Amino acid sequence: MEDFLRMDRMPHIWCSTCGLGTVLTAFIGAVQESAIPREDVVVVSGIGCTGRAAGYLKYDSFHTTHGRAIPYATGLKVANPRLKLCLISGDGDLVSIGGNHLIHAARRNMDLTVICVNNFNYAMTGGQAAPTTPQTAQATTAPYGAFERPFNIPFLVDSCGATYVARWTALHVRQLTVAIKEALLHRGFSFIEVISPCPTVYARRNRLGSGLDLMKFYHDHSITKNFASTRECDIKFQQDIIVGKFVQKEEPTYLDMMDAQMKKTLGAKFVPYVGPMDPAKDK
Ligand SMILES: Cc1ncc(C[n+]2csc(CCOP(=O)(O)OP(=O)(O)O)c2C)c(N)n1
Ligand code: SF4
Repeated sequence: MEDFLRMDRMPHIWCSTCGLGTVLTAFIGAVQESAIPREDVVVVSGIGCTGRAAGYLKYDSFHTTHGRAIPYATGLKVANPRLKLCLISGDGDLVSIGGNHLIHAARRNMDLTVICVNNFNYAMTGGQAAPTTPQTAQATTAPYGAFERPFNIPFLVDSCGATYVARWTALHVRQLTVAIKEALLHRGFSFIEVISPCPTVYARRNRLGSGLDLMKFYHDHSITKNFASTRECDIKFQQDIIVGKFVQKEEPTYLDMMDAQMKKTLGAKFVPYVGPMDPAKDK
């Protein structure tokens, strides 16, 4: 594990029993299992507690500005299609300030793997309500309970065109590792939501107990339903959570569509891009 972490950055800032360590472990395991060469892997994060992930991983990695992980990664991908772009970022970062980039990357079937760590709040800045905060849960900006309808993120990205969509919790380490591996090997926009304990700001304010209590809750209240309709995957405060692989389909990626259109317009003059990890095209 130490080979894949920047040990000079330790100790990390994450709280004890935060789910982020588990996500990082699953990510490293999945990259190794995928056999994607290390030099082809790039990790991009936005900001927040989750945003620190990029800085702790010993891959080519970028800690970008709030909400801009997706456009940054898109730029890298278009500039060098061989790269496997992996994003590890918070729900606030990806779905709130970065929401517009998220929906367009899904619409374009941009070849990115996005791991959205959902802890139901803006943790790093002190526990403000996020677009994922369940109704009635408390947050520093919702002391009487959140009342806005939260995003069902798998449904959001699915309806925009994402071609791989899964949700697991930080308790489902094996399933999460398999999902990340599948997502890394998937051509197109792959998205995994990880429901992750934030004992320090979210659980404490909502009197949900320790990090261990949250993991027990996930154990008792996760319902695995592969290929469930994402429309049915809303999350309600302290109720059952539907997890599983919801979407997996083949569609032309952004670069495939660009290649096809350019070839049609420019004919023999056009030199197509080479897709990543695609031996047929790599020759
Ligand atoms: C443009 C801008 N606005 C606000 C902030 C302050 N800020 C830092 S982290 C953060 C929230 C991050 O929340 P989330 O993405 O859910 O990550 P978490 O900390 O929960 O892992 C905010 C709003 C900022 N850095 N930049
Ligand atoms: S504040 Fe919450 S999300 Fe941030 S490191 Fe601590 S437990 Fe994790």
